[in-house]
Amino acid sequence: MKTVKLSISGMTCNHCAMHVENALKELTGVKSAKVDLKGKSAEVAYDEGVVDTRKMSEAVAEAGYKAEV
Ligand SMILES: [Cu+2]
Repeated sequence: MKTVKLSISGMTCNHCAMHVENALKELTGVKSAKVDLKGKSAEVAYDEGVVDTRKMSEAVAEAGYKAEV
């Protein structure tokens, strides 16, 4: 299990934060995701053998936001 902190841009309200959080949680291999709206970041615990940060960025992009490691 690994943990990564992603920088998220494009979030303006709690609804956005939930969007991002759900997009991350829906990924196979992601154990938990916690979005910090004010800090513009997300802390993700994941199984590195199943999912990687590139997939996380794609999922966040699909939800309409931008994630960077
Ligand atoms: Cu919003």
